[in-house]
Amino acid sequence: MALTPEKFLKDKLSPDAFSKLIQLRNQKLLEFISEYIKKCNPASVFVCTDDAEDIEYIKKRSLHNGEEKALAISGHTVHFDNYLDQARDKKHTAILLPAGKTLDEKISTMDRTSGLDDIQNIMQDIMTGKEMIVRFFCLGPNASPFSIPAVQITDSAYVAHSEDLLYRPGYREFLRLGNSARFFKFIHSQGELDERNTCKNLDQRRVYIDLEEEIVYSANTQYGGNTIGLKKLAMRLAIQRAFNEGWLTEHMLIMAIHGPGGRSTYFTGAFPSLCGKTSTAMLEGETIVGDDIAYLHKKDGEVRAVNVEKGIFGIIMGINSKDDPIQWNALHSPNEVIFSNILVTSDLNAYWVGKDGEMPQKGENHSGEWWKGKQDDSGRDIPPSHPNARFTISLDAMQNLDKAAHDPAGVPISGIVYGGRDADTSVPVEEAFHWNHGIVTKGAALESETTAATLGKEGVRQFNPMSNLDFLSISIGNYVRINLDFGKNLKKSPLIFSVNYFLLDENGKFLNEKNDKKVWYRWMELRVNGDVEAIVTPTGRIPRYEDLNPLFKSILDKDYTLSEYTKQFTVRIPENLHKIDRIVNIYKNILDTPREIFMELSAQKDRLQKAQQEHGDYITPRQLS
Ligand code: SPV
Ligand code: MN
Repeated sequence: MALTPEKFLKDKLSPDAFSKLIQLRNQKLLEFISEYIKKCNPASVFVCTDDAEDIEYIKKRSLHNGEEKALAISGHTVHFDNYLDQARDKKHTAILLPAGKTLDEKISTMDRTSGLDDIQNIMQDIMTGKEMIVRFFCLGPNASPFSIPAVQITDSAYVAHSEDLLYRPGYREFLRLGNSARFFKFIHSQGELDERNTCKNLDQRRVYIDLEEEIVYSANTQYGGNTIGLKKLAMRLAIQRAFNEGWLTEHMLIMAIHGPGGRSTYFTGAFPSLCGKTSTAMLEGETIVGDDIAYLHKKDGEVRAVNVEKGIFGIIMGINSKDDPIQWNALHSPNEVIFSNILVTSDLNAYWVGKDGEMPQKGENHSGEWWKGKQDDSGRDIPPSHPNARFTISLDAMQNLDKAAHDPAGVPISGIVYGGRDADTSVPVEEAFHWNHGIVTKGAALESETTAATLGKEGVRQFNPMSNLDFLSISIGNYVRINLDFGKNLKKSPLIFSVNYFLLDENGKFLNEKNDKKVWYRWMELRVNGDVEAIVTPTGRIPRYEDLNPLFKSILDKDYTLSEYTKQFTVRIPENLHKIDRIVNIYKNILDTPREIFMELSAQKDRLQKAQQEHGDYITPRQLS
């Protein structure tokens, strides 16, 4: 007769590890853990509680295993992923769907039975000779109605350590919830490692999301986006749960903008990777709640949001002392920081592309020993740090953490911002006319140009609704539908805005400086609070020059000229019409597109065409005011 999970675990685990698990009084949890101990067959199992000594053990293991190495500044470490394991592996990431169920072709899916067969084969004995780590976390603030408990099984101490910086502790949550905990499950193994401690079997790299059991499997990869289960992997599970329960899981930052008289106004913002999301969340003078993932609920007619995480896994490229003083300071102080895929110099300092100072001539990076001019097998220059090199840090170490960041009730949201990389179509900042107009024309119609840091050609526009396409586990149509419905029956609807930090002039030069975004957010804050008027254009409401000019002076000490304003805020009719055609064509091929999408886009097209007849292709704000 098969052993019960309790009996099996009692035989297999140390008395200490067994007692930590049994205290949680959760049968499903015991079943899950015992099943994967049997499958992965580790040499030992470490069960990590929220206690400091357990967490300390994880950090020491990571150094001991060589998954991280200590750097010169106290608390700083570096981790390298395989040269070919530097980003989310979209090709081998799939949502497992039961037979007969389909999602849009833009969402990567796979037949559930074959996916499970494949991953179960890969996971068989994958932890032989290794230590399995079992950790508990809480997605969202502790003891909050927003939050979801989660268990992570991994054989990577680096993953377990990263999660410690990024997520709130969950052992006590499980203890509190007992058998009623409806938890997400994550199982990860890095598989066999090479002499640099990076994954050997990349051909067996897999990330599979099983919506039915709320389990995510990840194997033969180390890159955080593929392995830190609670990040984008949990997001797929949470999108499904949110859909079933009537709330939203979004790829959004949360921050407070500090307006006149010391008031704090909270915004969320959705941006695709490498479009300035973290640097927005880190704007000097403002405070951060989160930089990547938000759960949004409606409560008493208000939208409230929590940061699912408590740390950042931020892109490090380009961080410099002038533009990013807050991150700069955090990355140069004795805090706990895990750098990944940066260059380590001989004096054990971290260097990355875009850092202040001279580029070193040599060091160690994701390609192994590195020197200036080094090329890879395909003859491409290897940069000192990978464009997707990252730093992992707890927000508690940041000077700009908002005081309500851990509030179990979340923060009230007054504005929602969508932004992408757009060279030629939308103005730097614009307010939508109303909720549906914003959800459709700013969120559901979001596009972003590819950059050198993503695979494939540069400058190609990619459709990315709400910047959440990569993480959808429900159809695009249903996802837009729940966003539209979320705006109903609100006492005070948040205003919806778009921003574009990447607008170019006719010579291909940026029309804005990196820090101009400080002004856009302060203007949005004034709009939300009803303090300034705006100019109505065919695509939304834009700022007046007389409101922006003093903001540029007071915030950036810059003389913002009428000519700069006019160039930046000219409505570009042909480009906007082309965009509508592209987006309509996409949604025509999506089965369950809500009618509102076509209605809003067609109304916007009419407005643009009318304005074109009256004023021509390029319309300055003055012509409209
Ligand atoms: C992103 O790429 O949007 C990230 C990093 O936030 S990852 O965890 O890889 O998704
Ligand atoms: Mn992200």
